[in-house]
Amino acid sequence: MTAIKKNIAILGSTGSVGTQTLDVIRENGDLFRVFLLTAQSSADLLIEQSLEFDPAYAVICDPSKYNYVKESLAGTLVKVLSGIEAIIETVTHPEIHMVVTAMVGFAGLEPTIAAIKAGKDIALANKETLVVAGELVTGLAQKHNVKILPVDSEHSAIFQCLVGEDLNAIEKIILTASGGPFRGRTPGFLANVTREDALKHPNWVMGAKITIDSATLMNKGFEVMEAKWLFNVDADQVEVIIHPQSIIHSMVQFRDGSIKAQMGLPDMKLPIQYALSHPARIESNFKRLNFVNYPELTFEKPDPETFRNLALAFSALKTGGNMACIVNAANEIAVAGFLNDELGFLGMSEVIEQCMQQIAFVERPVLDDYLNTDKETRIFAKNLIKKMPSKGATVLT
Ligand code: MN3
Repeated sequence: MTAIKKNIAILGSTGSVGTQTLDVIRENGDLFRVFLLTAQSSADLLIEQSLEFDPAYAVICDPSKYNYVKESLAGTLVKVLSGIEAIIETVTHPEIHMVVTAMVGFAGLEPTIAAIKAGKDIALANKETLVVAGELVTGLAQKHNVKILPVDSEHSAIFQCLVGEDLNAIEKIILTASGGPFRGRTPGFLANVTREDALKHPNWVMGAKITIDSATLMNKGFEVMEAKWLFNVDADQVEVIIHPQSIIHSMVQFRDGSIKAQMGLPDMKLPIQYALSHPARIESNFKRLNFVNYPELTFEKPDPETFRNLALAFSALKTGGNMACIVNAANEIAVAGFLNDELGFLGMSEVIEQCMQQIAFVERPVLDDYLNTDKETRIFAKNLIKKMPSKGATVLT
């Protein structure tokens, strides 16, 4: 190990991945130093984290919380800033080695692009960045010779399976999915599920947005897109398979027919730690998998007719252009609407499909097109939701 600590910036430090990243850093203080922490609006947790980890900068996005955070950290050396512009600027600081992008949703795109342009390696937890603008982001990473290390457990698994392999030798990627809380259910059942039902994920503890995305399988659709961009494969080279035990985190099948899998108990800290320490593996005290406790590992086909978001994601990926950006924006608004009881579970797919049909298609988008598409789709989706019944919405009038 080198004597120089890796300086880490964590965008979205108060969320699920952010706090687990800090857990990993706390255990490996000899290797990593926290340089920048950012939060959307969780001021108290950001203050607590800043007092513990003593970063050079703490950015609170919500300007109404700025004075409170600043006053609370007045006796420290932490520089407190506010707003998305401050994040975009501080993320390029010359002392930062790696940026963990753990912000939720589309908001992660601009800071990630800024970090890549400044030559920072990216530990990518914000999958929306690749979903929305995969071509742009991976192109920039190549140009600036920046590594994108996946934090998403499936993509970390694939990445680990590919160590020492040639990307050209990939026949297909087998992306595993837990199936979420509604595995095996019918559309009739889904029409009446509540927010509380959808927030109960069987295997992973995550933020609210990604938990709903897991229940609708939108998350898996996004992960197919993420895999396409990270590993340079076509949509039809990615197979989604339901594996309820979440022990195999994903697999790669090579052109000789051999399949490699990466396994372990579901714990996000492992992929986070691997992204931070890559190419080294460092010791951990994470719980070990004992196969005897899992005598049955089972596999099923997903049902894209019940979980329409998965089919919509594949369709968007085949269409290309700004279509995935439309899906992402529509989904963010739909999920927020569902969490606010403004529409039913099936209504989320309805909103996404309507947006895919109605929002202007751009075949070769640049950054401004993505920003415009995102904005336009959100407005359209919000208006759509106002016209929808709050429960069991399947038909729009
Ligand atoms: Mn995942």
